[in-house]
Amino acid sequence: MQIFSRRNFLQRSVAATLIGGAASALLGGRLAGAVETYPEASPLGIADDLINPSEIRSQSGRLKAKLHMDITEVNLPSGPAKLRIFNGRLPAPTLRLMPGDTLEVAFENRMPANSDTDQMVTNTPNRFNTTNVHYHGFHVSPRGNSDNVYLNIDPGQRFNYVVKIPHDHPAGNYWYHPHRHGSVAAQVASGAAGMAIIGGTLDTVPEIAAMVERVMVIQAPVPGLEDLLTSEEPIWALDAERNFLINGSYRPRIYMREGEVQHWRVLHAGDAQFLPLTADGLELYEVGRDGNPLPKPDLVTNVDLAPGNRANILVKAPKVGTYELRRPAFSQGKQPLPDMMLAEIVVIAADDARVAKHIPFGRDLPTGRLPKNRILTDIADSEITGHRQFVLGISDVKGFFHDTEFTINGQPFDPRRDDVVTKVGAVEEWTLVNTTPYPHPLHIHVNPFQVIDVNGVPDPRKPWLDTVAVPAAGTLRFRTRFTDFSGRYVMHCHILPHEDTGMMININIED
Ligand SMILES: [Cu+2]
Repeated sequence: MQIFSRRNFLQRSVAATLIGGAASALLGGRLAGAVETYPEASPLGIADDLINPSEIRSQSGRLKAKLHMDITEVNLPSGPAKLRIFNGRLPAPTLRLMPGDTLEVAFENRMPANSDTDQMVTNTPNRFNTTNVHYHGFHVSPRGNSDNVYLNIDPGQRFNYVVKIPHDHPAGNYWYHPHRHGSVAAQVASGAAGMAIIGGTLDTVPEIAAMVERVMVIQAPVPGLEDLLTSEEPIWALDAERNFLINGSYRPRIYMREGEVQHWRVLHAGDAQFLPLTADGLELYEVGRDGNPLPKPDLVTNVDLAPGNRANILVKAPKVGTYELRRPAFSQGKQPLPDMMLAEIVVIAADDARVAKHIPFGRDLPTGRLPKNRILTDIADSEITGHRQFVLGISDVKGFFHDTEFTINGQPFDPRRDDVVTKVGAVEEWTLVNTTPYPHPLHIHVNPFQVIDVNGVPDPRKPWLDTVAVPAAGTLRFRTRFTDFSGRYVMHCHILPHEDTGMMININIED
C-alpha cells in the first residue's frame, strides 16, 4: 500500500481508487499478458519518495489492458475536481512493451451521455464525453482498430483496440491519450494520459541499465468552472497559472544518493503550456527525445518540453543537499510565466541506511556515442521524393469558439478533405512556416520525422521526433519516410485547444 506524506497528499485522494484498481489488477492477472502492478514503494524504497505510476507489462508478446474512461473525483491542489480520466487514475497505468508485441486494449467509455447532442460544428469544442485512444508516437497502422483517431466512442460504448507493434519498432518513451477531435483538449487537460514504454536501445547501454529508473508523467489538470470541464474556456489562456503534478503528486519529493545518476523518463502530458525544466546544482544529460536516442549525452541547463514531448534524462547528483526541479520563467508569446518549483530533490549520503542494498546504484554516464534506433537512419538529399510547405495561421471567424480558427495552409481542419496524398515508400521534406506570434508544437502520427533546421539554422543533433515546436514567426524543416503503413491519419498542433479549433490536416498514404 502507498504511504502518504505531506507532499503526496494528492495520492491520498486517490487511495479509494487505488484499492479498486488493485481488485481489477487481480482479475486482470488471470488473463495472459495482463498483469498490472502497483509499486508498493518508490524506486529507492523511501517512504516519501516519488512513486512510479502503476504498470502493465506485456507477457509472451501480448499486452492485454483494460482501460475505461469515467468522470472521477480527484483532490487537486486547487480543491476537489471531477476529471475525465482513464481507470480513475492520474496518470493512467504505464504500458510496458517490446518491439513485436501486440497491444490489446479493451476500452470502455463509462462517462454519462453528452448534453450537447445537437448538430455539431467542426472545429468547435463539443461532446466532451465522446472519446477514443491514440497511441502517440507509435509506428503502427492508423486503420480499423489500431491507432485510428477518427473513431467516436460514445458514452456507454466499448471498443477493442489491437495494435501490432512491428519487430523493428524504435524503442523509447511513448504515451497514450484521447484524440477525438472536439474533446481532445478537455480530456487531456483533465489528465487522461499514460506512458507507454517500448524496451530496447537506450535500455541496453550498460551504464543506463545499471541506474534507478523513474517514470515521470507531468500533467496540469484543469478543474472546470463548476468542478467539471464543460467548456474549453478554462484551458484557452496559455498564460494561466497551472499546478503541475508529477505522477499525480503536487510538488513531490524525489530522492537521490550522492554520486548517483538516475534515468528519468519524462512525459509532458499537458494540453497547452510548454514546460522547460531545470535543476540548479544537479547535472542534466539529455540522452533521448520522443523515444529516440540523441547522438551522445548532452549536458543541458534546460530540458525544453512542448506538450506531447518525452525526454530521457540522466540526472547526476554530485553532492548531498536539497535541490529543486523547477520550471524557469519563460514566455509562450503572451504574458511571461513565472519561475515555479515542481519537485524537491533530496540528495542523501551514498550509504544512507534507508536504501536497501539490492537497489541499483548507477554512478557512471555512458561514454562515446549512444546506440541508434536501427530504422531511423539520416535521410540524405538523394532520398527525397517530394517537398511540401505548410503555413500555420489564425483567422477570425465569427461563430467559432473565441471567434477564432486555427489554420494550416489557410484552411481549418475538414475531416472529409485529404490535405496530403502520398504513397508508402515516399520520402518527403516538409517546411513549416509559422505566421503567428507564438510557437506551435506540431505532431505527426504514425511516422516520426528528422529535424533538419530551425529558422534556417541546422540542428546538429538531427533529432528524430514526433512532436516539435515551430518557433513564433519562424520556420522549421523536417524530413520523413512514409514506411510500412497505408491509411489515413493526422498532423496537428499539440496545443490541444488549437487542434480542437482547426489546426490539423489529414494525411492519406496510399499503397
Ligand atoms: Cu498551436
